[in-house]
Amino acid sequence: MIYGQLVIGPPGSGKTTYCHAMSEYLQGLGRKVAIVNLDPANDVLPYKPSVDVSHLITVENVMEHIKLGPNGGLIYCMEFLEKKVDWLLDELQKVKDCYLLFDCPGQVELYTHNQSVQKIVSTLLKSGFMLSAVHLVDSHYCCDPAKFMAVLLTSLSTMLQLEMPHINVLSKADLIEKHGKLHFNLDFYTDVLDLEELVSLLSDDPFLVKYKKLNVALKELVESYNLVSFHLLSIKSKECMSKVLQAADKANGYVFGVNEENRNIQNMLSCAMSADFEDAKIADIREKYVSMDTESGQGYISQGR
Ligand SMILES: Nc1nc2c(ncn2[C@@H]2O[C@H](COP(=O)(O)OP(=O)(O)OP(=O)(O)O)[C@@H](O)[C@H]2O)c(=O)[nH]1
Ligand SMILES: [Mg+2]
Repeated sequence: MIYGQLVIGPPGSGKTTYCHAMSEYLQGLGRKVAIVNLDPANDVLPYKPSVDVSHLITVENVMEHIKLGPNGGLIYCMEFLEKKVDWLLDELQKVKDCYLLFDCPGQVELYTHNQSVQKIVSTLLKSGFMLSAVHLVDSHYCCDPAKFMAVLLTSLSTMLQLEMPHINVLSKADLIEKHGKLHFNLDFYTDVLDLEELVSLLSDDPFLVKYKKLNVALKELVESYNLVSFHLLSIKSKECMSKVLQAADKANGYVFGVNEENRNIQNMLSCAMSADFEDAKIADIREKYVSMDTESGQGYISQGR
């Protein structure tokens, strides 16, 4: 079995930084790890990839020779990689004894509309790769109710399209209040249990008030699937890195494997039962990076949802 994480998310959400930081974190734990660069637009990388799609194709070359723009060029590259997936499988043989981190491109349509990434993933899963998707989204979107609604919809459609074990992550949590105060407590954004108040906030916006019915329908759509929730991540926090790793290991099955020293019965049980208190998942970020009072004056106390 080859275990790993498919690191996806919109442009600039922190995928490359996460792959680098997570590989160092894993090496610190004694795990053998390799990074696979699947982004044909990545030219300067902070890490040394063990497998690199730019040896097969780059966006720059496609733009020059096929006269496509950057978005079209990237779609072309991923469709090309889909056709040449045997190249990828051969390359991955070189790192078959490692835990893999796939650094993916950021274009959102690759995960919500275009089928190439989904087909590549499906081939990897059928070939014995045990992968979880780690979907990063910039956490500052939490400050704007309309943007947070858009994040929920993108996360949901990505989960449905990729059809693989999936964890959603609000990245750069150390900057969560960079563009304004949060309207609700942190667990409102991480647990996504009741969006009624989000819809009320959207209706307060004079520009959005005419879309009230649409917003209610979107809220009901997200709630009816009951799939989306988030972990918080700042790469500066070891505690966050550990929580995200724990969730990804549980999703891809690594924690239930049998071969390695660090897979002991305690790890398995704590992961299987989510032994952490729910509140501990957000405590580090809340204490360090969120102001005492939310905009609605509800402060630290959970709203009892
Ligand atoms: N403060 C802070 N900055 C971060 C964190 N993670 C990433 N960044 C910054 O976010 C910016 C974008 O990060 P990248 O890793 O290049 O994002 P990406 O998703 O790979 O971007 P594309 O490949 O262009 O889609 C960089 O300036 C990073 O330093 C974090 O946890 N905290
Ligand atoms: Mg990147």
